[in-house]
Amino acid sequence: MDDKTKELNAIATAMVAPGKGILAADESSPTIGKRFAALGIESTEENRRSYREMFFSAEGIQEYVSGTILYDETIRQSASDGTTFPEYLKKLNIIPGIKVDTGAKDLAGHPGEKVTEGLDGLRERLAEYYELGARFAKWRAVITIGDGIPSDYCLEANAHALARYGALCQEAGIVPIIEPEVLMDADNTMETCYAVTDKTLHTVFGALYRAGVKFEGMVLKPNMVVPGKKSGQKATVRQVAELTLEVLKKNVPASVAGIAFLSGGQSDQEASAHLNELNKLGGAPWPLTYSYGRALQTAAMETWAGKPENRAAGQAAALLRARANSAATYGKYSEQLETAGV
Ligand code: 5MM
Repeated sequence: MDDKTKELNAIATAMVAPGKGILAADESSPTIGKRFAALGIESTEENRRSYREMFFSAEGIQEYVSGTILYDETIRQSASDGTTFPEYLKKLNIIPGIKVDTGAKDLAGHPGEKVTEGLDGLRERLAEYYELGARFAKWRAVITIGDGIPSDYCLEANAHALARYGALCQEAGIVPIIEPEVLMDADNTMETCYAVTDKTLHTVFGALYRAGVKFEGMVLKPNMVVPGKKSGQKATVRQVAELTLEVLKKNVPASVAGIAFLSGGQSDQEASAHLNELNKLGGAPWPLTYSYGRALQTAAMETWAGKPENRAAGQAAALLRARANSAATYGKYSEQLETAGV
């Protein structure tokens, strides 16, 4: 490894340190607006700021969270004591990260498929985010399963964008989280999810290799292999873990610094149980941890509900999920942890 790759590898290794995972708090304003609206919370800039502060200031959260993915608005905001959020997190030994894609847009000529945008001006944006304190970044590609899709073209377009993003991040001294998400919303079986995840990862790693992305200086954020939500198919925790590990072993070089899963719409408990089983299986050449958005935040957001008087209860809900998923990185999660006090 050259010196630059060693530096990237040190950050990436810290992101997937034992017992720790990544908090995906990078909802864009439209997405957090939707989440707030469902709970009757007004999506003002101050509400978004104080929600994030509630989460970041939960006492002891740094024992379970290695890094937090921020959104452009959040990286420029401050905690109540005036410390900017990146500084606030750094003091807690939590690495600040930043979402740099500008969203998944319709792929021209390919109905039902998306391509993620955000490459124009990315070199300059990364330089600014580095100055603001970001040491890792995230880019999410969205792959939809449906009638005749995903097309090869969609996979290639998204892999190409992920690879260009990854190379630009590493040039800037920022660790890229490479997130190719195969959605779990459709009526497909888990065998189809496996096949599409297989092809997606194969295409992505080919593009990363050709772009010269250093695997030691990146973190992969994949979906797990699960049945589509509308399929009616039931899978055991063991089946999900086995197929997920199998498809990763088939496609992900052992030199990748770590794997941090997305939750993708799984329930809080499913996301913890699946990660736990993956770690219990053993034999993975990479650390396996979490980079959950919904599966870490839903309970806390519901409990907080935009009311200052619910702050402590919201923090307790946040800590419960963080602690459960931390235990899952050791294969030590159990249902008792769901009811134990924090
Ligand atoms: C937190 O949500 C992230 C950003 O979403 P938008 O770009 O739609 O605003 C999202 O990329 C998230 O980081 C991943 O999907 C993982 O979150 P889940 O909820 O799947 O664990």
